[in-house]
Amino acid sequence: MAEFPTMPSPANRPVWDVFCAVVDNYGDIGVCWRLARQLTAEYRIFVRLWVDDLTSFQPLCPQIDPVVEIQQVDGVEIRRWDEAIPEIAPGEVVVEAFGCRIPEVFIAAMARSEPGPVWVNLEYLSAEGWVEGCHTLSSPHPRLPLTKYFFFPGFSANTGGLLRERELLAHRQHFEDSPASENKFWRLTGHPPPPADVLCVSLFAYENPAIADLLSVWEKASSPVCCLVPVSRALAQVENTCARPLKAGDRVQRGALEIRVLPFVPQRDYDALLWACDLNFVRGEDSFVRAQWAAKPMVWHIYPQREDAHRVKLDAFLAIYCFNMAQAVAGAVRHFWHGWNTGSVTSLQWNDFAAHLPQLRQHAASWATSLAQQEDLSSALVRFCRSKV
Ligand code: TRH
Repeated sequence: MAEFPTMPSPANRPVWDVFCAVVDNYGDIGVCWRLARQLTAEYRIFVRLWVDDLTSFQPLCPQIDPVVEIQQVDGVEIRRWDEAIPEIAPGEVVVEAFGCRIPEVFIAAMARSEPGPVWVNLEYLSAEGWVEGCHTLSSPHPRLPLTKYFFFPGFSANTGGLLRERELLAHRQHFEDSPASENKFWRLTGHPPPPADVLCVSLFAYENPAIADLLSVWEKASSPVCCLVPVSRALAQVENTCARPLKAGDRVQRGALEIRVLPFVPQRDYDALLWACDLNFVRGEDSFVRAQWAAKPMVWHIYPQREDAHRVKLDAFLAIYCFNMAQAVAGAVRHFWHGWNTGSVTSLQWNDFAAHLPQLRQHAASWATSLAQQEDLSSALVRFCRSKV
């Protein structure tokens, strides 16, 4: 094992190690970075965030220098997780995000430490019923005196909850009440605020043939649509529709549709994009959760899995999200979301969905309020780990 210098951890602060392997996209590091910042800011925990791909991390946090082995941003110690990791005493909690495999040498050090750390595997988010039964289950290590606990985010009191910073809803309220905050956000995007009578939409998705369908429907719509597309995987399909390359700052008018290309904003500013829009297309896990806290109508492009496993997960969420909606509204949501996730949407599906936006706006607000009654994930995780020390 290589020897690296260790930054001093302030005295009297619990140390946690959070391991994050970037599979693809931004979701794994997006969740870990958010968790690490919240544990630091709200619980004064000294977090060492081990990341195997700092280059993918950089768009979310531009202060990151991908070649630096140890650096601090927002009070979090970020460590480049290389093959050989330094000899270091494990923290009192070790979080293995999304089943990433912690190095064997580190596990051996965990087994040697006295008392042993609380070892938690933070799982992916799902609204499926089995999650409640698996949340906090334990699994003893086959050889070493260590136990790993499975911690599941979720939408009910019997799960680990969702990431939600203490001041998040107050910040959203402030943004909504303050034209100055909104103007500041638009300056950051490089675009002026769209006129008030325009339907403003953010579009964050995986590659999806339905993007072309929707842009063409919006182009011919009877009322104007402003579509904000961050530089990301979906942009190639927007470029195809526009038949030209696009970059941040570009604007294209096509009939009733104005397309605006946004830079990929740092994670800290992503909420403001969701708050500024009337409708948000989101994907994966973290943007999906943030869209719910934004309390605006949304459309979820779920992370596609082999053998369509994601379809079950999509329907499990739709079942709880649409539970107390009027039948016609629920039908419009289900049809549109299914179309979006199977790669084709029609003008009929869009018109039906758009006709229910006022009800969906109300629903999104009450959905966010009721979710906020639940303990947030960081608090639940801290409480759980303290109970195991
Ligand atoms: O990038 P994703 O597709 O991540 C996915 C999912 O997490 C999926 O469950 C996982 O299995 C897979 O990765 C490996 O979508 P997600 O989860 O929404 O993460 C995107 C992050 O990017 C989120 O933290 C919001 C952030 N973001 C910005 O910071 N700035 C931006 O401009 C945009 C558009 C997003």
